[in-house]
Amino acid sequence: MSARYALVLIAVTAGFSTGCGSTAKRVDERPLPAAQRHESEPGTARSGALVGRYSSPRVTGDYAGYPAVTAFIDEMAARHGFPKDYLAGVLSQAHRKQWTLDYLTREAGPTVVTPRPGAWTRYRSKFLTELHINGGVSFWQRHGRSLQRASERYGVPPEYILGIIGVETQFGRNVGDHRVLDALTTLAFDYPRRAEYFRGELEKFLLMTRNERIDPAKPVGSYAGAMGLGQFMPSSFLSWAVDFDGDGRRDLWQADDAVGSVANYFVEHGWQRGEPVVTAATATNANVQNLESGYDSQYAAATLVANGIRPAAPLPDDASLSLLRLRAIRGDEYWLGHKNFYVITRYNHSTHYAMAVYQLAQAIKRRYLESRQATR
Ligand SMILES: [Ca+2]
Repeated sequence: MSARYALVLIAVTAGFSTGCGSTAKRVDERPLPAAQRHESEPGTARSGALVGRYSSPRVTGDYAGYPAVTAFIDEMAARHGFPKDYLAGVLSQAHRKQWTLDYLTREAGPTVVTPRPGAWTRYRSKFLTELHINGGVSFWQRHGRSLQRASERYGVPPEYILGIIGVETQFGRNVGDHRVLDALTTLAFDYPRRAEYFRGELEKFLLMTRNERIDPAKPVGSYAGAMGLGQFMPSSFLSWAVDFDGDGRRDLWQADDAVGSVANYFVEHGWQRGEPVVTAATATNANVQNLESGYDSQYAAATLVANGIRPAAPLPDDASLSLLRLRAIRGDEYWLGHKNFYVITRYNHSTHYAMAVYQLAQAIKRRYLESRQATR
């Protein structure tokens, strides 16, 4: 999730450089990154694995005197068996990120429902760059073995895993430099409109650090707490991250684990092995403009054809498709989204996001195959 919630949040900011990836959305639209969407059961904790010499009878620092922080500590102790003095020590390290609160306040506002002409062209240009494409080819060359293994195990072709990691963090260049502890504590206790969500993420972050034996003051990520190459929020980590290199730890900052985790995320959200993502289309009459569009629209292929859509490839009449209308500089583009396109939007609920992932994937694959031919 371009860091999305972190990045997620964001879309507006295509120029935002903290590692949030994808984002094309405003914070309040909230498609969070991969991370977020599912409230999952907290992971099982290993007791006795707390890292860091944190201990305090009460919270000091920026979060001293917050009744909600005290309540959070009590709940974490009761639900998960954390020592209260450990949590008080950890949260005494947390800094309130005023920059984040100011940023979210500025970004909050009416949601733009209809993209302006050219909106897709502008969005696309942020991700279909030489840096992204060449970065993907290089990543494929360096990590081809794990990409191949993930593709075989999960049925997700390498290029789509690369599309996500490219859009989210440009293959690790933009994983974010905000301490996750600061980010999540700030949003959990100083951002009332999403407090419940972020308290849940802070809970899961602390479970993650205990499970994986990480010092909770160390990880950095997006300003919203999305972590690693694929910008997983802590809840996504607990539900879908996998140890893909077999070293006994799930490490979102490590390439092999990130590759396996993105593929696992897709397959757990319904990815269909061997099936297409989108089919190009053209509009043959003006009525098409009246059809509802977007990744969550749903039509039978025959209905679209009857209304003036011409697919670039034959489709079964009963195929279930979304109609995607992209506002390009030179006019509207039409595409038909298959189930796998919808699955990509489970990473970030945005048509633009998923199409950028798709097109970046295709561009990387093309150049990767060319590079292999050139070396033969
Ligand atoms: Ca691992």
